[in-house]
Amino acid sequence: MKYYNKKMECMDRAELKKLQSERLAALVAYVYKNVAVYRAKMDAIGLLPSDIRSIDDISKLPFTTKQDLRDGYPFGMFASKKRDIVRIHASSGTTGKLTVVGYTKRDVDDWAECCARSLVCAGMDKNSVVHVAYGYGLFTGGLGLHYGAEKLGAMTVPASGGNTARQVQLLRDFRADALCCTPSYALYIADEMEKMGVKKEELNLKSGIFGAEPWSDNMRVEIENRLGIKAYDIYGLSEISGPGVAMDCAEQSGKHIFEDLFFPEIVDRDTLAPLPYGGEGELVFTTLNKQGLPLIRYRTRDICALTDEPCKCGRTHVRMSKVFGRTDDMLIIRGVNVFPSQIESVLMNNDQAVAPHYFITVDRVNMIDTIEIQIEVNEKSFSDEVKKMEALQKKLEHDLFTAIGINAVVKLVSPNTLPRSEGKAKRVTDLRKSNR
Ligand code: DLL
Repeated sequence: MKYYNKKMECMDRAELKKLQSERLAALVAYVYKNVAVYRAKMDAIGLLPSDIRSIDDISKLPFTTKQDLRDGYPFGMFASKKRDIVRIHASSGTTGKLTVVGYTKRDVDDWAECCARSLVCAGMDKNSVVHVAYGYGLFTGGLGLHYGAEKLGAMTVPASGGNTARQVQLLRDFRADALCCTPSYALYIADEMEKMGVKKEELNLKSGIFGAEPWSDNMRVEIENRLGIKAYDIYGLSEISGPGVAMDCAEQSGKHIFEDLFFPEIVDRDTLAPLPYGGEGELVFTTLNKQGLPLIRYRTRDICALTDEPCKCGRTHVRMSKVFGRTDDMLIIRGVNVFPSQIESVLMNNDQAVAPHYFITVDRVNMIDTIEIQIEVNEKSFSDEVKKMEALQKKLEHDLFTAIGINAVVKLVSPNTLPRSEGKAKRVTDLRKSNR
């Protein structure tokens, strides 16, 4: 099975546009009637639902932000009656209040379909064994892929995160074909296999469905080599549904956004003006078929680019690039914009010497921003010889300067000393916020 839903995934683009236009018009009428926040936002600019006739009218509509969801905590922006909501998820984010999302039965079904489509993109079918090591609970990763795998008819292993030695045992004994988890956890599992003396050849793994956090192409190569699999990038966010908003196909050259359900735009990060395909900016989504928590022009804060170049896989949906960073995890150090992903790329280019485990500490000393990066040296290049370690440190500092344009202090640490994560990795602490 090459596609889960060929009709939707390979729809002629003119036909797709017609479907998107119909869905958008219905959505706007629906939220105007059922969500006070949207009614107020539209009334404020004198926009009526009847003004939205085609997907080309989308830029007339107001944006939605995470703050809107927080202000309505917990259920203020839901469009369905509470009795029609069958599932709640929530994400914590960096600041206090949870962002709560709700799904009707149809929403859960559409979301499961997105995850089933994603698993098929990664070569899975009903005969596959799918090991889900994303966390189960309020986080959307575990249950999202779980429902998708079941919908596909695969044998689904709800391992959830944690107890890594047991994960390795289950992967081996149940002959899992696919591993679903964060890319950082995939590396953790690879480390654990090494420790346990389990070779990749003893597993039956073919694909990894990795997402929920940014990761570089170099990290993909490392995971592919260490686990002997093809590593696919899956993207999503709770507000829009969860995992499976977009997914790599076998070409691995950008993630197809399931455009019959989610309409993507890229907007200029400062002016918020829509950008043509190819432009780099903030990704914005409109949910085209959601009932519980439909969102109009939701600002994801993720920075990426879109392309509508045809893809060899036959899917017609546009593709999104890697997420280059977020508008809000972007660090501004001495006036220079720095994304943790840029630092990761430098480490990956030095992967013969250092493991992709690092921790960034930003501070302000005597009014000047400082950045220190703790980097784990790998077993092979770890040495007691001070000179050797100093040379490596200098090289990394030089490479970092070339990549990010500022001087960072590198502190090399021994193998296996930085904390590992079973879910999304936390790699940055900004002490300037608490010292201000
Ligand atoms: O992380 C949903 C998910 C679960 C996606 C499992 C993929 C796999 P949230 O917790 O709401 O939802 O976090 C969403 O995570 O806005 C991105 O910044 C980041 N993110 C998610 N997938 C990727 C990815 C889930 N493939 C936020 N690459 C998003 C880079 C990603 N960043």
